[in-house]
Amino acid sequence: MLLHSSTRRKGVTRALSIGVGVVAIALLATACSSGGSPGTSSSGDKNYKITFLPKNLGNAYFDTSDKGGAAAIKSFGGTYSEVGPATATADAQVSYINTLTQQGVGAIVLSANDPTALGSSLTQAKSAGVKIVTFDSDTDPKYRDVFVNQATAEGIAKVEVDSITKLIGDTGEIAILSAAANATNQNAWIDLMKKDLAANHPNVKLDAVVYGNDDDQTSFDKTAALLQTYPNLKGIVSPTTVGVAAAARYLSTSAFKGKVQLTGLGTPNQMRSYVKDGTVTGFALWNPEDLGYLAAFTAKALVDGTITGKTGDTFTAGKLGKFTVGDKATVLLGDPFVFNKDNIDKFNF
Ligand code: RAM
Repeated sequence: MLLHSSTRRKGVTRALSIGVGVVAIALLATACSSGGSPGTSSSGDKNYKITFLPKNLGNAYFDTSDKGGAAAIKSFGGTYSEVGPATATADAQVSYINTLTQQGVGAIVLSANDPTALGSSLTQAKSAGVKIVTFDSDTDPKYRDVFVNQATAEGIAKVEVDSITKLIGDTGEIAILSAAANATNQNAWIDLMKKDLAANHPNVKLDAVVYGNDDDQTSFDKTAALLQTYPNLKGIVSPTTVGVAAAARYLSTSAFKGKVQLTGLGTPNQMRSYVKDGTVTGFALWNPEDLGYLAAFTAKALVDGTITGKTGDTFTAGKLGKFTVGDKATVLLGDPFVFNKDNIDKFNF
């Protein structure tokens, strides 16, 4: 779907796909920490007022992705801002979209809490000339110009299923602790995980999918409830950075530590202590900072008219190199990466 043409990104993508090699770690660590800028350019008459609207504020994942967006926007002389709700709901995002449209921003970079509920506010924004980039969690494609995807849904689902089934010896009961019930990204991953489980893991039973709403306390409480409701539970998969950290915190001080396996999508900084104390063996993610950086450059390319969302459109995203718009107006960052005790200290996000 996406074709990277920069040598460095090719190296990162290829290395990540083979796992945890030293080269991969070095490259990813460099990409994570690089503050390098491709040089500034004047915005001229282009509307480079670009606002990030994450699912929620106070989520370390979006703090990191939006930091990448801010760096990118600074590098091309635009104006970065971030707004967002305290809770990860679509309703709360609508009012921000309406306000940003009234303010005449050039682009909104959005992680959507629902695939359709933002539709009418996004349609109004687009009619007013605002470019809409979804990143991390998409809307229905008709409501946005381009989606910047962190990794393919298939790749993310596979790494999750492979990890949990390996951890429980491919037999027994598992549950999923997700984010918000309508989150486009988690729901796409969970659908594919269910298919993979049904087709390839006949002895693994998915007891339940529960929703912590990307809220720490709710996720913590849902973890406790899962363990109580399903006494034979052998594993939990939490494909949300908020959920997996809250579940790990619960397990780490409970009698289930080391007995009930946990994996999911997490940030190294939030998961480090749980990997070190043996609560968690491994988890996956991509580089959120690069995701935000790429999303910001995608917004710029739309504002510039370099891309419109047509398949085959190409643009350059600063230090990340050249990207090509793929099917359904999607730009792909790369592959998920697995973190474990051997590599986690190389990362700081
Ligand atoms: C949470 C959010 C985000 C997701 C990550 C993995 O921070 O739900 O959308 O991509 O987890």
